[in-house]
Amino acid sequence: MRHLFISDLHLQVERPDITRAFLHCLQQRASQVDALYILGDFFEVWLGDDDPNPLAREVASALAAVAAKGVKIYLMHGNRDFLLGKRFCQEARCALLTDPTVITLNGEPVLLMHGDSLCIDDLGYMRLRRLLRNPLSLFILRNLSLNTRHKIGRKLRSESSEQTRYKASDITDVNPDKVVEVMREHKVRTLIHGHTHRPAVHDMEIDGQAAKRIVLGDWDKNGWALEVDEDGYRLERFAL
Ligand code: LP5
Repeated sequence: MRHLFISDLHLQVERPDITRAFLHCLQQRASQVDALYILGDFFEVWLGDDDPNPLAREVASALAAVAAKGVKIYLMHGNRDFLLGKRFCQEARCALLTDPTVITLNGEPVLLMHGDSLCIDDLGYMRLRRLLRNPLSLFILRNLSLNTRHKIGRKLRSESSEQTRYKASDITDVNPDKVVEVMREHKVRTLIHGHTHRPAVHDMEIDGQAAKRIVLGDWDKNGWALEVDEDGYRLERFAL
């Protein structure tokens, strides 16, 4: 079985190079694997499935074409696209994964997350996340007009960009104790996540056993993908 993992593409009309690279990756690589996992922040900002954004239509039909070849496609929410819903998933023929999800790779349980919920030292973000992701807020947000959602989205982006400039690097990274806690809780020795834009393979030890945390990279100057097959895990960087 071959599996491909990507995250943090931040697809947006302002970056046609990233969209082109993604469509190329779908045709050349994703079509060759059994399953494609997209672990959040697939889109730069997702205001709702009712947004008549032509980029979303183009991407959904490209995903659906790959799914039609028999590739299973799984999508997880990120902090930018947590309003992605059933309508998009039906159009793109993909399944929405909850965060966190445990899957089996080469006979071993592996934990998949977006990664933002591991950044517990970022207290400002944790407050914002609790506010935006509780079921009542989600209900209200989904029922606002598209225009109001645009305005709130813009405000959130500008506040966030302003505030992250002054946050220390370790504040915006995962908390190591939280990582161990979730890996113990889910009884896994491998965790794959994105969000932090710090691609790496971290070797760890949990309760005397070897473990690893694989961080997917964001697509900006380069693209990143993790391929997993019977030969193991390969985190790869490629030119856009
Ligand atoms: O995204 P990134 O990686 O740059 O930064 C994140 C954290 N920021 C966010 C916010 C997103 O960037 C913007 C949300 C996109 C819009 C989603 C669409 C839905 C909109 C609603 C439609 C109705 O996730 C950032 C982290 C960083 O990761 C690293 O982990 O630090 O968190 C922050 O910067 C949060 C600030 O600390 C607090 C911001 C308070 C904003 C208050 C705005 C008030 C408006 C409230 C309206 C409901």
